[in-house]
Amino acid sequence: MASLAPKNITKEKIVKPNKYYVVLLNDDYTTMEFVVEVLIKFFGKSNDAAHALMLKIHIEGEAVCGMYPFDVAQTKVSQVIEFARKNGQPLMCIIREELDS
Ligand code: TYC
Repeated sequence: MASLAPKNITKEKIVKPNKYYVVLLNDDYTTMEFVVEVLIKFFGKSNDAAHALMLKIHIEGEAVCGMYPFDVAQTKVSQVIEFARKNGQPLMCIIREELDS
């Protein structure tokens, strides 16, 4: 029996690059100076951008600091948390999956 499937149709699979947000959370104890240092050291922000982003987190409770493939995002989170604990700061950093687009 002849197949009903259309012939000569190239199957194209659109693979979305998986991107994950790295989000810093506000708390009452981590110093503002330390958060600015983290944003410069791990997220490549300028001093001014880091200061503005730190204030956004302080006021709004959280902010996206970068967007990366999953393994890079995981490494950033581990590095930030390890650096914070070594410096006696309770700063928290999480991964969030990109849901839009
Ligand atoms: N809320 C902190 C304070 O007043 C500052 C802070 C900002 C802490 C951003 C965490 O991700 C953070 N010292």
